[in-house]
Amino acid sequence: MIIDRAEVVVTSPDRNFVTLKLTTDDGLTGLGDATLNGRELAVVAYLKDHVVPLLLGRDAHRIEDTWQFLYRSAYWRRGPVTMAAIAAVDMALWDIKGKAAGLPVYQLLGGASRSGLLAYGHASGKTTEELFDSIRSHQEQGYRAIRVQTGVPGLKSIYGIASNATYEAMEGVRYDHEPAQRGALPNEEDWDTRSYLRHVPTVFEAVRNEFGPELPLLHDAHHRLTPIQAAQLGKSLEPYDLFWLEDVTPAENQEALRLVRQHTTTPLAIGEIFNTVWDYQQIIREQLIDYVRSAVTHTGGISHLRKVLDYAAQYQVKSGMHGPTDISPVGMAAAMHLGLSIHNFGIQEYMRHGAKTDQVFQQSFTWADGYLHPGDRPGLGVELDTDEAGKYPYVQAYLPYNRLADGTVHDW
Ligand code: EZ4
Ligand code: CO
Repeated sequence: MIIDRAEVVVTSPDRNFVTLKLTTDDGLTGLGDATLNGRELAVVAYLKDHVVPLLLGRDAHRIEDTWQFLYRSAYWRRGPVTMAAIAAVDMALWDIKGKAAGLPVYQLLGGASRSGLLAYGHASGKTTEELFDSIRSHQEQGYRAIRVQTGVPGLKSIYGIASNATYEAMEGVRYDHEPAQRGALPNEEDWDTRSYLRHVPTVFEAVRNEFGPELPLLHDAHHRLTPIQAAQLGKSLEPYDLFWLEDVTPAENQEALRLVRQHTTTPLAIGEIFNTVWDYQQIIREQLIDYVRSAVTHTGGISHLRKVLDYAAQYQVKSGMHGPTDISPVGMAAAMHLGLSIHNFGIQEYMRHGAKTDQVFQQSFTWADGYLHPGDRPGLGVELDTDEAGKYPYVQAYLPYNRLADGTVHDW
């Protein structure tokens, strides 16, 4: 089982996706997701120029050895571009191994630890009324856990608010928030931490009054707060019993979470922009977080994220894998196989992809009663329709950025 072809496919059905496709000499194919939102072409170049030539002729069965070879032989370790490229190779090799064995990948990882994966969706609205409609629409789609984001009085545009409230309203086009905007330059958004801190608890109070105490609710602060502001937010949200509060601080500084943790019992989730176990070392060991937010796509693939989650398990920290629309169906499938197999699964983020994306990527996963399952096709269970993919060339798109009222650039 020798790798004899490696192609990098860029397609933009509803948004940009980068996919690595490996083919072995006995004709098996494997797919890996290498999509890095807003910086897609850097990973394309990394793969095409520096990884593909190293893969040809290698034994496709040697997943761990290939991972270690790519990680250590580069000398320049870690970082989102490197780790997304390695992740794509890792996923594609697990896909191939599953097909060779005639088993879905979760079976190779130890088998199912549960019957399905509890998933949460993204409800949002500029106003409370719009937000309630969006929550109801998610409940009708089966969601049993819901992330809540709203507009803040005085701010024009803010992270997490979908421009169109329901899937049906857009006739199958993505209804959720997709932050990357097509265009030559990033959009500028505005931010005011004091308004936000005042407003968010009132929103959760209204949501609890309307929807009751049972519904698991989540919220994403998207890296915008200082430790003491984050502590204040966590405390003020305690009465509303959040499932988690996400990315309260820009956590490159892992120590920041000590202060947050000392002040609030609101569960904390972090790590969608982390790449390796080293980014989590201190916050897991000191039990400063409750959920690991990494995506398989951005954290070195199934092999590496499993190591992160096995480490997390020693400290009762659970998975909460990243699953926005910028994780391709291949990356989502990898997350589902990993999540089904580990013991310390927490919850899976799940936003529906658009209809065009679902045509480009033929998928085997199921979604029923609020639970995902990767399906039982051998491998990851996703196939790429290259003719469909070819219809949608890459389109430049950037994530937005933030400025404060006085013009200072702020964390987005
Ligand atoms: O902003 O994936 O929890 N989810 C998120 C996402 C991120 C995007 C960035 O590409 O924070 O919406
Ligand atoms: Co997030």
